[in-house]
Amino acid sequence: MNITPYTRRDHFRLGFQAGLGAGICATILMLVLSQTLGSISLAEALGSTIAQSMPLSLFEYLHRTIGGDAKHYLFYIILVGQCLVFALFGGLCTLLVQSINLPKAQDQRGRLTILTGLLLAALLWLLTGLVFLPLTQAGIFGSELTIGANNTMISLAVVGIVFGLIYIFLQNWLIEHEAPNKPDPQAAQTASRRALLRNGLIVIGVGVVGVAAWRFITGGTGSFFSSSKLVQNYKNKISPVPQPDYTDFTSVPNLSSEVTSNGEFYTVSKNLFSDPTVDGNSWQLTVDGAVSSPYTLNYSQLMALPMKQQPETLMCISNDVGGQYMGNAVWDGIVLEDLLKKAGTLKPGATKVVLHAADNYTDSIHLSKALEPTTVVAVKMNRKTLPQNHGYPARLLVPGIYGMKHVKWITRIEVVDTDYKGYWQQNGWSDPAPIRMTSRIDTPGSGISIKADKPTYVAGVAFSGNKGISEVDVSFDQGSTWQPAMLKKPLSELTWVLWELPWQPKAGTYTIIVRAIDKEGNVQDPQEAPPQPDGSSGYHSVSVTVA
Ligand SMILES: Nc1nc2c(c(=O)[nH]1)N[C@H]1C(S)=C(S)[C@@H](COP(=O)(O)O)O[C@H]1N2
Ligand SMILES: [Mo]
Repeated sequence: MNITPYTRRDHFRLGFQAGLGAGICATILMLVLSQTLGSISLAEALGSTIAQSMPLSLFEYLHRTIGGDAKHYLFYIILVGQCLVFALFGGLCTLLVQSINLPKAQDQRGRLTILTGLLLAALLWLLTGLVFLPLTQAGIFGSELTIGANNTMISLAVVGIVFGLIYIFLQNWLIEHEAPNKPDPQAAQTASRRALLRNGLIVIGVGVVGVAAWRFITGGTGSFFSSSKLVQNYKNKISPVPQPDYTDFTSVPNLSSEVTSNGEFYTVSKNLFSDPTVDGNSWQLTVDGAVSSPYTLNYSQLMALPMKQQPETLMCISNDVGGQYMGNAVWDGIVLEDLLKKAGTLKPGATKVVLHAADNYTDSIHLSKALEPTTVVAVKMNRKTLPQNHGYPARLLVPGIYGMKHVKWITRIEVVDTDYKGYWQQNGWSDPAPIRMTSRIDTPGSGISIKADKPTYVAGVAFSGNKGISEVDVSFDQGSTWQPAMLKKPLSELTWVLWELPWQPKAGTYTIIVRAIDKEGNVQDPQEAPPQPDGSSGYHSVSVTVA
């Protein structure tokens, strides 16, 4: 017999409510601790694993429908899930304690004791450390994470105890303040609540399917018709290779500035909520693996090494043609080959170099790529100390391949003799990841109206990774004819090229298309492809009305 007039369902509901309230507090505490002390955030660990193991087709779908915000939504969904898991444990705990009437777990009036809260906290702590974290590949109690097992054990314990105590407090408060068992009205209320929930889920389901179908239909046909003519007239290589003819370049409003300021530079990372804040004073960089004399440097030792300055444009592999995940900066850093040489001789079989980072991100590059003179460990961006969100204290620059391989917040450079696969590569993204040539129209913007017979410019940027740009062409007739644009002499072969074409249109509607040619004569690929898994291709176009 129960010692209170509550039914089993009431017990579960009470515990669930108390668990939910306590779970929300505990979740907020976990976020605050991870922000201030860099301790574990379970949502971050789980989200990172989900993003990594998501099928590329689903990734593509989310990218298309939701865009770059997808990772934030994922994070919030996981947070809600985390609160619900807390609530579930609260409900089960109350149910269990009341059903089997544990002696020290509750008092005469059915109020739970602190001991119960602490036991629940201990159970959650063990489940998280021994089951949940290993399942997210973070190791037992986060031993595989850079923050390590000790930090994880302590922060999880703090959050768990806070959860346990608030849960007890809320549960007892609810018992004192709520009249038990109001039979009929409440049953009716539960039933109508259930119906509401079911209808809500149906609406959401229909909505998702509708959006998916609509995207599929419009996305599919749109790209098919617009690219077919371009593909027909396409020559993949032009010889002789055009000679770039750099002209006096007018500054055109709305054209990207040649060097992107640090504040305007795009940022991308796998981290759902926050990027690591690395303390330069305690930071160390280790160079080890298949080398004869591994070593470790601190920040001032690294900064004392000879540096080179290198302008380079970065582009994310997730960038759509015409997209904004591209930026150009002047970097300072230490040539990676110099850092590797200091580690003595390479052991036979060494094939790749793995970069490990403070956010547990990793990626690898082939040894031949690692030894190129333009592969650099950067410490400055546009002559300022590398900003935190761009990888402070140090990040890799490896021109010619996508931003993904430009590992930020690096802590370890490891030479390996295996075909190591990095964070995104384990999920099917390109491993060599060479940049696919791209060009973008910055102005006029799509859908804009322009005054007829007034001189204006079509202008934008073109980028080929490390192959340089020899020509940029603009077409106003769906690719039947092309007019070469004027080019601004770029800062280096590793950066984008600014281009512009004077234009004085008559009234009408126009579709403007751009394509680029690199210094080997390769013509930009007109065949449309999404970013997954090798980077996007196709031509950027804008439609404008002239009146
Ligand atoms: N440690 C770490 N480095 C990382 C990432 C990351 O998630 N973690 N993201 C990569 C990706 S996908 C890109 S496009 C570039 C972006 O660099 P930026 O933010 O400086 O523009 O960083 C790369 N380096
Ligand atoms: Mo990226």
